[in-house]
Amino acid sequence: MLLLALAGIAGMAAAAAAAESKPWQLGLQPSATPVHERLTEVHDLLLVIIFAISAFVLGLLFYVMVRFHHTRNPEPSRTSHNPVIEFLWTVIPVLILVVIAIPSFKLMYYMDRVPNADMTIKVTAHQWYWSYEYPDQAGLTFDSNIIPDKDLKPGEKRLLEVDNPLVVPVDTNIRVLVTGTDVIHSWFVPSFGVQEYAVIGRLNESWMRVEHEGAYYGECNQICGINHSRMPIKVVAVAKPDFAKWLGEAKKKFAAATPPDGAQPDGATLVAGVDAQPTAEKPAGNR
Ligand SMILES: [Cu+2]
Repeated sequence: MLLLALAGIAGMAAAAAAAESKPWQLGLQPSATPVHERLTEVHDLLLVIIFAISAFVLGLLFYVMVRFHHTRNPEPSRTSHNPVIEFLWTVIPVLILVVIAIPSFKLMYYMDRVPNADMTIKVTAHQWYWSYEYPDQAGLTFDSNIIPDKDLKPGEKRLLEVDNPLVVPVDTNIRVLVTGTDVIHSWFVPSFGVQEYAVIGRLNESWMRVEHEGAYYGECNQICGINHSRMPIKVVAVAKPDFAKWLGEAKKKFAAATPPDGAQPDGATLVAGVDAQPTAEKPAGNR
């Protein structure tokens, strides 16, 4: 048990630069955003409360089994009311719920949206890939597809690596808008504490502020179809100057893919009822 705990701690230290789930992981992934730090605090508080309640009930059960065993207590009492204990078992659970509700409501409103966003990213879910748009950057848009197993380079993570990761600057309040084009997906990056449903015709909002440079991984966590497991999320957080440099390169690289009038390729998808994305750009087995 101690060994497992030590391995867990070592794993957390090693995962500082790249957050993804680990074999034999205990607990949550290391926090990459202030939202996830607070999530972890509430989770730890709940864990203590749950453990205390379970231990108390288990202790009571053992006490009753021993103390009121028929050999020790042959003549059962006929008590049917005890005002003191009835008052306690009503009020104490209410107090426990209040102790849980206050931090969880605070966290819920904190997670909901950021009042002063420095930039916006729009995430659009498709069967089975993500597209990312930077509306503040002349509508820079690109698709993010999984790298199939056969194309993985050594050290790359199976089912997590993508061709074009979402690149974001560190220490920036980023508003994340999430929508979808076909079925319901969910944009989930555990170490950010962000999990937002991608619903057709709706724009859901969340936010993130990545504190350290590194690669962060997530997955679609809404069962969305046959390739549900093949639409991973990779977010690369870089220093602000590096982000500006990347923006310049990305605008050139993805310029050809963006329609000149700024129209969404997805509009065509919906009208035609077929996928308008060029097939050649997709890795095999991704459709
Ligand atoms: Cu999905």
